[in-house]
Amino acid sequence: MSRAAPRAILAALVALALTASPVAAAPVDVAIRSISYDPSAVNLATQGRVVRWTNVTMPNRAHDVVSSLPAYFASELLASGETFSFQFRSAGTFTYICSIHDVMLGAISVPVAGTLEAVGDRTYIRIRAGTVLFRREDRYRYVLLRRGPGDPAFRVWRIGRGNEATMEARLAGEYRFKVRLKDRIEKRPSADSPMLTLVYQP
Ligand SMILES: [Cu+2]
Repeated sequence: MSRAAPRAILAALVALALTASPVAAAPVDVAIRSISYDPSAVNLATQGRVVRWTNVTMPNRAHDVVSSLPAYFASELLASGETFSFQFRSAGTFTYICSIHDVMLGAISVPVAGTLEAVGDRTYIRIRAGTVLFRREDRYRYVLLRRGPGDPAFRVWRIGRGNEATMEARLAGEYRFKVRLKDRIEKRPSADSPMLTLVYQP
């Protein structure tokens, strides 16, 4: 069974990343300057991190933080010294603007989490699109995209409230995954998360 060892180690490493506690992590800070977000693009290391925006303009100039995905997050107008925080529980790339200054653009990227797990002779890929299961009345749905070995392009795998999905890996090679959120009311999606690549070598 020596062939199974690298697979088991990889699965263990990914499992470790999956279970890393997001609760204990400090907020990721974004400064609101005149007239930009700094940094304008943030790649969060895990799902569940909190981003905290602080208006640091001097002299005082009001700004806000408004999600491009409808109603996902939006601050009040922030004066200098004021902050706004949001916890990013779902994978995707979430762009936002300042509603007063349309040159102010930012983006927060949240990764897909995944593991390869050997169960007897089979290997399963378990993907986590977010830390929350959406309720029926919630306006967002997970859209999971995947591209397996030999697939010419990404295709939609699942659309729904469920934040986890499992498939069996049968072909050797790279399995790629991306997630976006879809607003089912205005029918608009977020941008795609960064791509997760898992390598299956039987
Ligand atoms: Cu502004």
